[in-house]
Amino acid sequence: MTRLRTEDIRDIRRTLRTYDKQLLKITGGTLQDIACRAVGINPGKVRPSQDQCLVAVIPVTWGRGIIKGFAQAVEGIASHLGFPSFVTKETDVLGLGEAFERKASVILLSDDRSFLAICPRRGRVIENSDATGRGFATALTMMKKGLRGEAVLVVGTGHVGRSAAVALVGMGAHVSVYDVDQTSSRKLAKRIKKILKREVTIEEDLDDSLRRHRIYFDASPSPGFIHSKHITTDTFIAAPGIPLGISPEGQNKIKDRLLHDPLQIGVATMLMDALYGSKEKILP
Ligand code: 2YH
Repeated sequence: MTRLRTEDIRDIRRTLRTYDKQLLKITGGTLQDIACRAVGINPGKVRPSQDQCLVAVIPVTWGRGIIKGFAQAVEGIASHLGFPSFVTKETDVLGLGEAFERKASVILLSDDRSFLAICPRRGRVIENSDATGRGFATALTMMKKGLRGEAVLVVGTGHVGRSAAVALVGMGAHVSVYDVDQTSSRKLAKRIKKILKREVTIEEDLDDSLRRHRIYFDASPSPGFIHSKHITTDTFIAAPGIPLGISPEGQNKIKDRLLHDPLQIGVATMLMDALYGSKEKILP
């Protein structure tokens, strides 16, 4: 999992309303709509400000320490969705005590390995990479107005890519996967075959597979591998990966057919899943 930097998240709070308008324009749904759909709930049934769901975000100093603005950006997303929320004054274990004392319904906290949303009352623990894969796959299908029968290339079979591949297969897409580590691609294809009884194609040549596809899911930590030559007027890209895998010329060309953010869709999906979701995880 890539560690975010302050510059990746600095503008999140300030730009959430604009980002939400942009999402509505390109997907037909708001951040809340995307997150609700990703976890299989009706957005009309969710009233964050009235549901008494208090959200606590705990800064964690363990490992490489606090990322300035991270907890505040996460809290900003919760608050934008309408949840009453706060960042604990204390960090780590004392922060956890503070969150419980203030009767938080859901607690978000991240160290260098994991980023979790925990809802003790419902016994739900939602992992950020898993939610990010599902959230972006949902936004992609909304942007493309359905993915049934469409060929989708997933680049990167880490946690986000695996979660996205499972979600995309569930949406009826023909999924191909590419990863520098082919063992990881093979393992994923085997799991999907076993659990969902669906075939996933394993790609061995990245450039060739990019040329043959029009819909990409970039779940790779590599920068700029999608070039201008890979992008046509019917290319659609979901890219939760940080840094963005599209070259600057490619970014100019893709325009409004790109979904990319460092935290917003993932955090919104985590919150909705922790508080209202009920589906079991398919992949570990
Ligand atoms: O950077 C991360 C995760 N990799 C985020 C994943 C988002 N897709 N975690 C930040 C660690 C934050 C730090 N411990 C703090 O400020 O609490």
